[in-house]
Amino acid sequence: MKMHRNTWIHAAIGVFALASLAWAGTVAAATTTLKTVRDRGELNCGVNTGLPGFSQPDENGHWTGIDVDTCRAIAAAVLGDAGKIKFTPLNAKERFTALQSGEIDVLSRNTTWTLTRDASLGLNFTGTNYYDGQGFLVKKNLGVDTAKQLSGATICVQSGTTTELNLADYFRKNGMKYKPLVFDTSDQTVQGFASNRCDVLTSDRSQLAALRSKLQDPSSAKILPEVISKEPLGPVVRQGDDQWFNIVKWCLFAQINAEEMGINSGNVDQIRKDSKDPGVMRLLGTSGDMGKKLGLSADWAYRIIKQVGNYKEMFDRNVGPGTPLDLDRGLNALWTDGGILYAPPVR
Ligand SMILES: N[C@@H](CCC(=O)N[C@@H](CS)C(=O)NCC(=O)O)C(=O)O
Repeated sequence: MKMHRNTWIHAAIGVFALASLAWAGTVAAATTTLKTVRDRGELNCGVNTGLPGFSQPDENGHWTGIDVDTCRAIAAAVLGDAGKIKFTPLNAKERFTALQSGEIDVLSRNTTWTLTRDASLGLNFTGTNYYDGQGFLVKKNLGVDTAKQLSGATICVQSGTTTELNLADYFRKNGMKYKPLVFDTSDQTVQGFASNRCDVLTSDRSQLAALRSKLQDPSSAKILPEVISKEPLGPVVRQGDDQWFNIVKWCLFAQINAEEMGINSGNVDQIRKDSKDPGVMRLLGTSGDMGKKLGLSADWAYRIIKQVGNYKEMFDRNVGPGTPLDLDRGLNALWTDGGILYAPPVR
């Protein structure tokens, strides 16, 4: 009997999800997301509930992080004001429904681009604002130096994530056994690890140092050297509105191209006034009609750079050396500096 009821509930949820997808598609076709956002005067951005360096509110409700700045760049380009945003905190499981249903215009929540998510959820991944990879945090008294020694371990992991899936793949591939202990939030996951319910915590590697610093005795745990997956994290939009897809895509590309051209929030006014470099002039809107092609004003990229900064400024401010995450650029360096950050040309 109970089985039947659950089956019905699942079916009803499925129908509802499909109906809201169709509805979102209709809305997009009728009005466009750009128009909706402009009429509203505010961008609805889905972010993490609280993840150091990526998206976190302070005690006054002011949000910071690389994912938050990615939203700010869109608001600057579309509304002329990086502050006109409503942030919706979402956990891993609820994030895609919030986007599908139209509750948010863009999801910017350390979300990994995978085939299944891209091709079967009615969503589009627009690019990568942080190249991450999965790793392990272990108690030092476990006496382990490599992930290959983790057979039989109990591992704390968050539900609804690629982390959970990669963990299963890794142990299967290496013929090892493990016991997953699954939680809904990263706070609960750290709690599980801190209270010795598991020997190992696994998550995107960018987070491990920050999670370790939350322990009562951070020196009791260490990060293993292995990177067991590719986690390209970036903003996501609904399928069915190509103009909005392009806008979100090119906001990030503008920040990356600005870094490559040596344009930042401090020198952008001077460069805009003086530069005769055709590429710089196209990006800053002093020549050509790049903004118009996106449905935006000519100074769309200037506003992003002036108000939010180029990619390097966004990286350094939120996750770079001297911040609690203290990450170096690594893969996230420009292609011209040995990394893989590469934005298509503005022309
Ligand atoms: N990038 C992965 C993992 C994303 C994820 O939710 N990671 C956890 C662990 S770092 C997190 O952000 N937790 C914060 C929270 O929900 O409180 C994915 O897209 O599935």
